[in-house]
Amino acid sequence: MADLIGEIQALDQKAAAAVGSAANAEALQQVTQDFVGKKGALTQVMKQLGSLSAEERGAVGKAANEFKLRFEALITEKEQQLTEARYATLAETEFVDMSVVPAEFAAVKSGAAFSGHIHPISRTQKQLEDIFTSMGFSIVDGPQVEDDYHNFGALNFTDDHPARDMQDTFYTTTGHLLRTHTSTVQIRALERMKPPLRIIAPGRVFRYEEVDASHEHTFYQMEGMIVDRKVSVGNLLHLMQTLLTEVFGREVDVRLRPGYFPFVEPGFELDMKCLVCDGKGCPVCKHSGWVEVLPCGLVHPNVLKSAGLDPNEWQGAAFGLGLNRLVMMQHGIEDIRHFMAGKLDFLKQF
Ligand code: FA5
Repeated sequence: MADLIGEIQALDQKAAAAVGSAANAEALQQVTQDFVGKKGALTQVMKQLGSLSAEERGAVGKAANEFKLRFEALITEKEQQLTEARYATLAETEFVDMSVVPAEFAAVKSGAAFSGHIHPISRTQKQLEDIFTSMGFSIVDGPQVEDDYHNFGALNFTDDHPARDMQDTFYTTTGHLLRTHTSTVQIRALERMKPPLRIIAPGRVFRYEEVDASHEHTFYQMEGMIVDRKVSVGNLLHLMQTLLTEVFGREVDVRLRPGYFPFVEPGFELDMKCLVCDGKGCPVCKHSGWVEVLPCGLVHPNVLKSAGLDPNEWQGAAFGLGLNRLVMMQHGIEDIRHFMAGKLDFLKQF
């Protein structure tokens, strides 16, 4: 019996050496197998218990359990050391250099290296943000998953208003919807900001739409709104003209028509002469020579009232720019579906 207890105690030293030299988690697992696994050293010792009396077996069993406890403590301590060492070197071993151009992308375009770049819609969005912030506008944001109140109700679309049909959308099972326009942010801005205010709100919008060369189900708009004590149609049109002249770097041909939106009065459609076909007619302008890009108007008194503002004191002007279509005019893009197709051949042109 004394021999067996001695053998168990001798395992301590061997175990300490083996655990100490384990360089990683796999090696440590192997050491565990070697000492306390089914075929491990401790099991080999315990196989000899048969020849002992019950009392002796108890004493050897106790020694074996004590060894196991000491062994587990050794393993836990080593695991901790290995984890700490791994974290200490992680920054070097798992460093990823995001600026490295993979070999398969190098040498595109007559040998010049090709790497990712900003999407044409984002680029025009930034350009517009610069123009508007230089005129004192703040950039604000709102959720893409909205409620009926912010998308329709507060914008003067009554429950059964036919104008709702022009902006059908996707609904969630909780009664929320994917916003159909960025006009939702007019309401959110009025809820948290005090007039006078000037805001723009660029963002993604969604519609249950028959997709064609100028209609997408997911596209981008940029809302703009001014609320002040005196705002006129003249101010609004001047703003629209400044916007387009700055974006195109020259005056562009536009036409103004009356337009109906429940949240403005009066409302306008501001169309641009189609720059894809130079007004001759193509699928983008539906062969009319004109493209709807910039509906706008004076904020309806009901919208101001529902935001707790007195329409006799405050007036507003707002617009809802169709960003995809503006970018199409900028670059002569003949189909709106290119933007989200993920085609490198298209994107590389910008
Ligand atoms: C609106 O969405 C209004 N919220 C705009 C507005 C804001 C009016 C403030 C007055 C005051 P409309 O549904 O016309 O309006 O869309 C605005 C612009 O988004 C259009 O002129 C067009 O350029 C673009 N647009 C509309 N539907 C699509 C579509 N399916 N795909 C791509 N662009 C679209």
